[in-house]
Amino acid sequence: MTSYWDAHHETMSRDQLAEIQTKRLKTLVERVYTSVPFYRQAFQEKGITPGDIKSLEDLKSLPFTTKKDLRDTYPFGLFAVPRSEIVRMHASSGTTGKPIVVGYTKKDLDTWSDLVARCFSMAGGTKEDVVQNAYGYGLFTGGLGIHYGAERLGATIVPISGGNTARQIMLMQDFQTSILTCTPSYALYLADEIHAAGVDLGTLHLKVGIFGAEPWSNNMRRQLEEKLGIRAHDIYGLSEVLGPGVAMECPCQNGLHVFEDHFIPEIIDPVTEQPLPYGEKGELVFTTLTKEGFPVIRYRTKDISTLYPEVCECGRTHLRMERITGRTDDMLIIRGVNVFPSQIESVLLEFGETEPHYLLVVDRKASLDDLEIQVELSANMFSDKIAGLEVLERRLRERILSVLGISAKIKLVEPKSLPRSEGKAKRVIDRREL
Ligand code: DLL
Repeated sequence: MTSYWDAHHETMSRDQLAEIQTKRLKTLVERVYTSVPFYRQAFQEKGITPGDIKSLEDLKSLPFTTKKDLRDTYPFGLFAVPRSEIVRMHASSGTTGKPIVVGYTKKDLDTWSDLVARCFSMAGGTKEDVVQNAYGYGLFTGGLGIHYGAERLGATIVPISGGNTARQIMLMQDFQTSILTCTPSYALYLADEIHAAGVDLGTLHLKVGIFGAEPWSNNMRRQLEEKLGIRAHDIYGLSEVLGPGVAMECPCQNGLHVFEDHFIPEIIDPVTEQPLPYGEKGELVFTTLTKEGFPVIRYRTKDISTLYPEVCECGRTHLRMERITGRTDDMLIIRGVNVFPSQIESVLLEFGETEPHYLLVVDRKASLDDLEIQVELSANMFSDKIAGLEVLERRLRERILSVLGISAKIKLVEPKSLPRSEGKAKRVIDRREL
C-alpha cells in the first residue's frame, strides 16, 4: 500500500521535474557563489561564474565537495546564511578528531519534516499510526529527523531513542506500535529479543519497519519481515545532504526513490570522477537544490549505488537508486555509528603506550555489532605487570567510547605480532554477514 504525501512532486513528468531542477540549480549556484567564500573560490578556480550554469547538463562542470572540504572549513565555513539564521545543528563523524557540522534554517527543518513525511506515506503510514522511533536522538540526524517527519504526518510518535530493549518491547505492546524506525541491525536484535521473551507476534500491532543509516541486504530484509511480521522499507540519507529522507523505498521494494525535486543525484566513477550513465555502478554524488543553511554542490558521498530511470510501478517518477552496496572508503558503520579506522588510530596514538599497529575485527553476535580492537603494545609496556595492562585496556576502552561513542573490546597483543603488509595495511576484518 502506498500513498503520496505530495502527489504533485512525486509523480510529475520528467520534463516538469527537469524544469524545476534547472530553476533551483541556477538559484543555488548564485546563492553559494555570493554567500560561501569556499564555493566562490572553487568556482573561480574552474573559471566558472553562476551565469555559466544554464541547464542541468552544466552541472558536471561544477566542482565537487568532499568530506575534507567540510573538515577544512570546520565548523561553520560552508554555512550559506548568518549563524543567527541557523536554528539547529547536527554532526556526524569526520575521518579524524573533529566532526562534520551541518546547520538548518527554519525553512530547512520544514522541508526536512515534509520529506520524512513523504517517506512515511510511501511506506503506507498515516495519522492513525503509532511510530516507535528507536533511532538515537542527539547530534545524529536519525532521531530528530524521523521524529519531526512522523509529527508532520500526524502520526503518534514515541520518542524512545535507541537501546533499553526490554522497555522497547513493553511499549511496543502497550502502545500498539505499528511502525518501527531504527537501524536494521537493532531491529534484528529487537526481533530476537521479542522471540526470546516469548512474545506472541499476534499480540503486536507492528506492520511496517523503516530501517536505514547502515548497509543491509535483501536477505536481512526477509529475516526482519518474517521475524517481525512486517514490511521492511529501506530509508537513506546522510547528514551532509539532509539526514534521513534523501531517498526512500516504496512498496515495490525495487530501489529507493531519490527526492529529485530537492536533490540531484549523480553516479560518478570514483577514480576518473566522470559521471556514469544510468544503470552503471559507481559513487553517489548529491547536489542539494533547496537547502538554505548548508547547501552542497556535488557532494561525494563515497556510497556505492546505481541509478535507474524507469518509472516505477508505484507511479513515482523520481529516479530509483539501488540499495547501497558498499563504500569507496574505509568507513565502517557499527551499531549505526559511523567509524573511520583513522579515528581509532588517532586515539591509540594519543596514549603512546601502544604501537601504531592495530587491527579492527568487526563481527555480529546475537544480532549486535561487536568491535574488537587488537593493538600491539609498545616494547616497554610489554614487560609491564598484568594489572598495568588491565588499566591500559580500560583507559583505551573509555577513551574510544568518549571520542567515538561506541563500546569496543580492547585486546592488547605482543609487539610485532599483527600481520604486516607490504602494500596497503589491512586494518579491518569485517565478519558481519548482512
Ligand atoms: O545515517 C542518516 C540516516 C538516519 C539515514 C536514519 C537513514 C535513517 P549519517 O550518520 O551522516 O546519516 O551517515 C550517513 O550512512 O553515507 C551511508 O554510508 C550510511 N547509510 C545511511 N542510510 C543508509 C542505508 C544517517 N539505507 C551514511 N543503507 C551514508 C546503507 C546507509 N547505508
